[in-house]
Amino acid sequence: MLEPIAHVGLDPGTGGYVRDAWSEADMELREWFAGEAARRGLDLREDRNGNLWAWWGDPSPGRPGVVTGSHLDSVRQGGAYDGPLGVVSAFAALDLLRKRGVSPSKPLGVACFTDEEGARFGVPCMGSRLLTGALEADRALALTDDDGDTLADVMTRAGRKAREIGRDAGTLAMIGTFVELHVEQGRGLVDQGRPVGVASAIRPHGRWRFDFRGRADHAGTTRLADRDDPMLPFARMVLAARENAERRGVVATVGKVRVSPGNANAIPGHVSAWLDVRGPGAADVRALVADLAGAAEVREESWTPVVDFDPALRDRLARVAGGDTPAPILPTGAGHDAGILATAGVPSAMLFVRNPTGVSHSPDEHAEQADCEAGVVALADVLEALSET
Ligand code: HGY
Ligand code: MN
Ligand code: MN
Ligand code: MN
Repeated sequence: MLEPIAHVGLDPGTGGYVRDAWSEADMELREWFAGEAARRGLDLREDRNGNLWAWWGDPSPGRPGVVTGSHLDSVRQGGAYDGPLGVVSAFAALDLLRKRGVSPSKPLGVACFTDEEGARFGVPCMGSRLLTGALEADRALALTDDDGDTLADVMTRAGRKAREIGRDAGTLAMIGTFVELHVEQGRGLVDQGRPVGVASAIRPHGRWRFDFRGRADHAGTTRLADRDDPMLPFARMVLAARENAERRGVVATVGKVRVSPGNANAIPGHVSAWLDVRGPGAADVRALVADLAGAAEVREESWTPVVDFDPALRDRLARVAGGDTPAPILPTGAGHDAGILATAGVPSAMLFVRNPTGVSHSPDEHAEQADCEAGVVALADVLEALSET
């Protein structure tokens, strides 16, 4: 299903994808999206935050549409399916509806949200957070990537009017209902032996930046007693995060560390580390961060409260997507644009497609062709049902 874009941002050495927001790979994927929209005669729009919308029918605040989609950016060395499966399936579902001769009574839209992973600027779901006002424009514009480029620099270089980003009530009013199809990031559907599932909830999660400061000095001539080595409190934080996470029933991850200046023969002066914490309860997530905070300067980079998807919409999707027996309904520990929209009050839902490995944010992420096709049929059925009056 993903062949047309399988080469974009692919690291042939690892099979992983590097598709940072506003990178060359991202720009190529945006062109692909525009081509797919044009091939279908859909009305292509890019909103002020760089999110892409391809419309079948003309939405308006008085006649909002049913929108489906996801994102095309990836984590670094990510898998092929996280994001793209939702966008490719969205176009394929519209094709299937047309093949069925369906003429929807509501506009149908395909969406592609900008920078869902936050791999480059650190804040996940950037496009949907800006769209809904969950992220202030000024804060976003000042975010910097590892090269010190700000979002403003990068968007300007990409030919966008960076200063116009921000809450977009007009675009938001076009979305009557949003459905995101996504590869499952876990083994729930494998364990239940089903190809397609429906999301019940997104667990609360956040990202925090820890800065440990010490004193740079020579690796060979500085006595241990004289050292102020930021690596030590950093290492203690990682171990404490793991121990406290077990105790508090949450998951904690440090997947990104920046050691500066980064000499093998010098004690570092500064260690920055990003902590990702998620769990069933927001209080436990925040308590874990508090457990660790003493050791460093701590800054909250992003926070997503628990998202409980609308039960009526969720159950309707389970019936429609499940065929003879309702599709399984299951929570996820992964964040999604659907969660940001739901939090902003947009009726939203998610469909999951089975991932036989259960692995995600890694080249080992996978979905079988037959299950991807089952996902498209389920999505088409859902769109058809939701687009009836
Ligand atoms: O981080 C997440 O949970 C999502 O995949 N962006
Ligand atoms: Mn992801
Ligand atoms: Mn995703
Ligand atoms: Mn998502």
